Amino acid sequence: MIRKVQVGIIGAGPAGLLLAHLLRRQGIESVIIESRSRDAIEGTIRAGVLEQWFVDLLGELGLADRLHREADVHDGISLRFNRTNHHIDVAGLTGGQRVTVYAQHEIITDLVGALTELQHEIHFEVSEVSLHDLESGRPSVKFRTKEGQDCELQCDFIAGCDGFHGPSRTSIPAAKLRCFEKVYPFGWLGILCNAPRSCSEVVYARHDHGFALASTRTPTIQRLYVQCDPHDPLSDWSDDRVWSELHQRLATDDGWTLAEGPIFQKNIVSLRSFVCETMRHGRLFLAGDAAHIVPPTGAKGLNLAAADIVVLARAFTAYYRENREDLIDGYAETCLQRIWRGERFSWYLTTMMHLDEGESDFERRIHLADLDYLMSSTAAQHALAENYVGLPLQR
Ligand code: RFL
Ligand code: PHB
Repeated sequence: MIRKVQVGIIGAGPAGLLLAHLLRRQGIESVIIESRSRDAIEGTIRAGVLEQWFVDLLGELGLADRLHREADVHDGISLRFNRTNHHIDVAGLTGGQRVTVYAQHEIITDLVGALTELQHEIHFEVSEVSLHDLESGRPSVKFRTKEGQDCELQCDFIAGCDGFHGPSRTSIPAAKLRCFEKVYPFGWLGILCNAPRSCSEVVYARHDHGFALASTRTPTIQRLYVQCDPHDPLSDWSDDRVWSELHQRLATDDGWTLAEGPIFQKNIVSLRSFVCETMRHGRLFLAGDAAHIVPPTGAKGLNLAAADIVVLARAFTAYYRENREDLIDGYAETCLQRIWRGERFSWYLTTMMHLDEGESDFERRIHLADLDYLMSSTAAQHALAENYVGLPLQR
């Protein structure tokens, strides 16, 4: 089957789904193809923290009703080290911007639900995805449907929103790719557990055993992480060991306690920073994790993905409405400025808060000096808060 469409979107992650919504609002037609099932994308546990502008955008699109009912909204974050909790008053430092904690899979559920209601064309569980004629005026995506039918989407443009491991970036000739990467020698072991909240805001802790993070999902479900070796088998991390490390790394001398509860999900992720500056190849545009990865410490990945999409949707709109190509031509440059700022912030917070066995004593002292400066300087806290809630995005 051959189908003509203005924009072919590969990937129903936050980037692809948001793009479909923004294009619909402008009357631009799109089709999404996704390799996983709807249940799988709605059940994958990932990010939690949303920047203020993104929450506002979802509200404007009429997609934030459940978010406003269920999300946790915090005025600040906590940094812990030397058994002391330091509150960073994010709202106070940024003129009232807040930290919204709402799980990524809930956003996916909301965005997919709304598209389904609008009878938007989404093909789940596709396979054999390949991209063709990217440098021509009629690029196409071939794929096989769940039912085994071979299809071809003939597009004006292809949006590669298929994450770090998807086929879009690898369809660009290697000689044209300009990529930058740093792989960290540590990972995060994340758990979800049934327990009451122990913290009223997200807590980032630096400890001699390594980093720990306490976040929340609902009043009865908590999300916690400990730094681990990314190659550790999960079986090395019994529930007892996870709790023991969390207690030690998050401990303070002010009487605070960590509530425990049954762990119902456990996984290990590795940490990397990655930027593919080649975000456009002919009529293929990369967005989100397909083009860049940050370690989760700064909570920037999903937000950077959404920011790319705002720029891309604006560029496609200018093309269809005003026959302008300047925004399309400027897509990568516009996005990369924000991306590199997000990369810098995520790297800074990651290296400052984690224990890196391979680091020199000098570097370790520098990170401690960074933390000390942050605790004692309103200017430094201001910079952290401004980055955390998200740098201004022209919409
Ligand atoms: P996604 O979410 O990876 O979606 C890509 C989609 O493409 C599909 N796909 C294909 N579809 C069709 N054909 C193919 N051949 C395909 N190959 C792949 C995939 O199945 C998938 O559905 O990319 P997107 O949309 O760019 O979104 C990026 C975000 O998911 C990611 O940056 C965040 O999760 C990162 N992140 C965080 N970001 C934040 O902004 N705030 C946070 O608090 C935050 N915490 C986190 C995080 C990531 C984490 N992990 C898993 C490293 C916490 C963690 C633990
Ligand atoms: C989360 O709630 O999963 C979370 C919070 C803050 C981060 C990363 C993840 O920096």
